[in-house]
Amino acid sequence: MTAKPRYRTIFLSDLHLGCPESRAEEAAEFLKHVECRELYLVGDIIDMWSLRRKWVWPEHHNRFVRRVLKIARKGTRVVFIPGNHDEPARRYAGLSFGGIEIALQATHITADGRTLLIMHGDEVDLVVKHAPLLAALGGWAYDRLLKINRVYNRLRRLFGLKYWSLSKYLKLRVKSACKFISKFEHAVADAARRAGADGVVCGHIHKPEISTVEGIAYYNCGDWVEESSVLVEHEDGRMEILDGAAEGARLKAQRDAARAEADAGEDDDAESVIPARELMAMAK
Ligand SMILES: [Mn+2]
Repeated sequence: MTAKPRYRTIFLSDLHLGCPESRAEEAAEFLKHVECRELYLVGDIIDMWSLRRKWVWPEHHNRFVRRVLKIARKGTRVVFIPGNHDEPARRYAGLSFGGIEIALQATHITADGRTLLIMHGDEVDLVVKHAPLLAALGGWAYDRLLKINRVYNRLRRLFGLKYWSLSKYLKLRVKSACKFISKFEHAVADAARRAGADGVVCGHIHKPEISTVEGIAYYNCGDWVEESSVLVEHEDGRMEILDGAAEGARLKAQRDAARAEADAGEDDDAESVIPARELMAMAK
């Protein structure tokens, strides 16, 4: 049987379990066919805002949860960085459940020795919205705004405000959306620089991306609603974004084919038993 592809690290964000649009089934399938040393769940894994409006929890959403628990049980380090949609989980930062560590942010060292700050990205929402004002006010306002931001998102959630969707926004106002993405990228890259990191891994805006922003490596995991993107670190530290759904389907087909071949191989052995017996009879 073919061995599972092994990655050093897998980063995945914005699955939005609890939303009917979540591609949880495909995400679970992908994780089933790969192995990794560390798995980072980079926020908005469970959409508590959506669950609060309407309880949607199909069986395949459980399948994803069970898969992650199994991965943790088998020895992979699993770290969950809650996002704004699973913000209530932030209260449990520092604890671990079923082998899954919960943290507000994390630091990951790549195989080639780079330090990456891992954050969901909603932390910079207000910074993004008020970038020109901040530039004028400086570092003091920045730190203040990060704190206000947490309260702001909590209020939005409490009042059941619909979460702002980048993809919908893109369809309406392309130019503003591009400007927004660029501001977001700069804001999280800035957060990484302040933390003394060489790069940042985030999610939040549902736009998978690998780039460099003012000398800081920028990695966005994308999402599993509109897309099915997953960020992986290879054994040599090289980072890549995969189409997780396509990759999962490909690996499943490969495994099924290998199994079918193994079964056929057994049949061949069964047939060969007969001539062997005849040979033995002849030898007597
Ligand atoms: Mn988010």
